[in-house]
Amino acid sequence: MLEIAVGLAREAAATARRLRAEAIADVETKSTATDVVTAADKAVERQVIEALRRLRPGDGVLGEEYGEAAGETSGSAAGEKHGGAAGEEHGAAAGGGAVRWILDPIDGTVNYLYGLPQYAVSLAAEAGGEVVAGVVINAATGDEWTAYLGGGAYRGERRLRKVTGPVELSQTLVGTGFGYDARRRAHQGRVLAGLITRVRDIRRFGAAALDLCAVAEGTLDAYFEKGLNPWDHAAGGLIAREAGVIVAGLDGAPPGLDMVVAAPPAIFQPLHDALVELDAAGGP
Ligand code: LIP
Repeated sequence: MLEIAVGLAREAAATARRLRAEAIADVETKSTATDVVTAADKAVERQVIEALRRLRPGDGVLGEEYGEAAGETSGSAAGEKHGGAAGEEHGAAAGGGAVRWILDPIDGTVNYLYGLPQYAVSLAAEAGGEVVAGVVINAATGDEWTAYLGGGAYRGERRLRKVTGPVELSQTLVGTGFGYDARRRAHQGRVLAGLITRVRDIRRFGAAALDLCAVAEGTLDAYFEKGLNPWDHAAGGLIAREAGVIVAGLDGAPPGLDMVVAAPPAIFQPLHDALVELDAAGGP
């Protein structure tokens, strides 16, 4: 699974780089006037979907721009080709459930638009409802993070050691982000005002997938954000977990739209409790 993901993500990153010059002239908006999508977001997503249709026609795909697409039903020629040993190697081995790919073609689209080198292709494979492989590639720099379930996390060829990080919240460098809706941003701003006096400092890099990889490698101590979709955190979340980071929601919830918090064990609970106290998962 990871091999397939890495191959497709590298091609996708190359396409995002190649298309940027013209793509930023072809921009539409989605949920709000600041929630932008470029022609490249769509082209990259179509490219990955078409490749997955060729390689794994039976698998489903959930992408940011085109949403959910189910796989071809079994019995189609391509599906059969992956039966027997090959199928085991590619599918059954990963827990035997149906496989779904979760794709953010360009995470950090506003950075892409402005030419800030902090945007990424994020691709994860989910089997039986569990993310089992993930890759995040910074399309501007080529930096690459990978993981598969139980296999550890890597930056390039370098295995990421289990992060420890600070033991005091006051010494913690925290990444976060804001939604595209002004009312939500107002709430997130209030949460930040309450948190900023309790941590070392805040960083807003603009791409959740890269923020999660930063926690995995220790260039951020922790990260949290409300309003993330599965494509923003599926691959980065696995990479962080495989590096020993706790990735969760609040009050025992899984990471999701209400909240994603990522922090090493020593700092997870103090950060979690501060976010609960500040109603970080609340608001619009
Ligand atoms: C972005 C996230 C980021 C968040 C932005 C946006 P997109 O995803 O990666 O963390 O703060 O509001 O949701 O829209 O660039 O794919």
